[in-house]
Amino acid sequence: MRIDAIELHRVGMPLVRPFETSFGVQTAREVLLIRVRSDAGDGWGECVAGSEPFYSSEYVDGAAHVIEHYLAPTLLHAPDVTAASVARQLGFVAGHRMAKAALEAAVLDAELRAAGRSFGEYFGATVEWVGCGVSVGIAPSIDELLAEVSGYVAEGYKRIKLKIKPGWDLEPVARVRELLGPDGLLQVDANTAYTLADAEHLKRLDPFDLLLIEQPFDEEDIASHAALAQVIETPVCLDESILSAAIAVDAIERGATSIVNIKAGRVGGYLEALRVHDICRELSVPVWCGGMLETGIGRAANVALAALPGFTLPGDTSASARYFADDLTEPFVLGTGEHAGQLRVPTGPGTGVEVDEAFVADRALSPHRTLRG
Ligand code: NPQ
Ligand code: MG
Repeated sequence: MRIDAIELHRVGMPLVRPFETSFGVQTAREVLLIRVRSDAGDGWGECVAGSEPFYSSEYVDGAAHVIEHYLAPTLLHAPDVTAASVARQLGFVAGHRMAKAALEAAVLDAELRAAGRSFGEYFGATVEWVGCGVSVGIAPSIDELLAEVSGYVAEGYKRIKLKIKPGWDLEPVARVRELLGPDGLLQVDANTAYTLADAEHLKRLDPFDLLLIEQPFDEEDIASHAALAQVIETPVCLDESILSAAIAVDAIERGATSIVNIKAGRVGGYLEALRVHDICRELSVPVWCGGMLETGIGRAANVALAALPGFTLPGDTSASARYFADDLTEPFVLGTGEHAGQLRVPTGPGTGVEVDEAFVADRALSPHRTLRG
C-alpha cells in the first residue's frame, strides 16, 4: 500500500482503580493511537508505552517524537509498505520497539481489513476462545487485596497474578494461596524489584506452588535470572528482558527463563511476537500473552495472538472492565458457561473491533496530529 497520512491521537483513559506495581501507581492510562490512511483503506494501532519511562525506557512522549520525526516520514515516503516490510523499513532507527510496533499494527490492520481477513486468521489462531488471567496490583492492605482477588475469582478469571516487591511478597502470596486453595493458578510479577542478593528470600515462595515468578531482576541481567533458576523450584519467566526472538532463544539456552511472557509492543510488533511464539514452541517452552493496560484496539490483537497453540498458560488478556469503565471499541467481556474466564477471538476483518471516533475525540488529551509525505 501507499500511506497517505499517519495520525497520532492521544487519549486519556481513567482506570477503574489505581494499579500499583513495584515501579509506581497508575490511576489513568495515557494512550497513543496511530491511524494510517492508505490507498487500501485505514488501520489503527495502539502504542503500549506508558506515560513515564518506568516499566521500559520507552514512554509516550518519546514514542510520539520518534514516530513524528523518524518513523512516520520513512513510511510516508516509501513507494510501498506492507506489514511484513515495516520492521525492515524502520530498522535504521535503534530500539523504539513500542513505537515501531504501533505503526506495524496499524499497517497490518489496514492490510487485513482490505483483504477481509482477521488478525486471528493471519496469525494462525487455533482456538475461538482464550483463557484469561488477571494482574492484581499491590494493595493498601491484605484485606483489600483479598477482596479484590475474590471479586476476580467470582468473575471467572482462570489465573491470578500478584504484583510483588520487597515488603509485599510472602504474606500476600500466602494469604491469596489460602484463599484460592491448592488448585488455583497463581503467579507473581516483581517488575525488576529484587537483586540476586534476595535469592534466598525468593526461595521462600517455593512452598506456595506458583506457576512462575516473572522478572525479579533488571531487564539487562539475564545472568542473575539464570542463577536464581538454579536455586528456586518456582519457574522463572522473563518479561522486560525479552526484546526479540533472538534474545528469547539466548535467555532460554542460558537457563534464565523456562516460560516466556510475550508482549508484541516490547518485541517491536506482532510479527516478531509470532517469531517468539514459534521458536519457543520449537524449544517446548510455554508462552503466555502479557498485557499493557490496552484499550480495545490492542486488546483485540492480543486476544488473537493468544489463540496460537504455544500459548498454553492463561494470559493477562483480561476483560476491558478490569481496567476501564468505557472503552474506545466494543468492550471485551468474559464468556459464561463453558466459556467462563475466556474471551472470544474476534473474527471480523483486521482487529475485528470498531474504533469509536467520537470517543477518541472526546477523550483526546491534545488535538491529534496528521503527518503527510
Ligand atoms: C507487566 N502489565 O506484566 C505489566 C506491567 C505494566 C498487566 O501487569 C502503563 C504502561 C501502565 C505500562 C502498568 C501487567 C502499566 C504498564 C503495568 C505496564 O509487567
Ligand atoms: Mg510483567
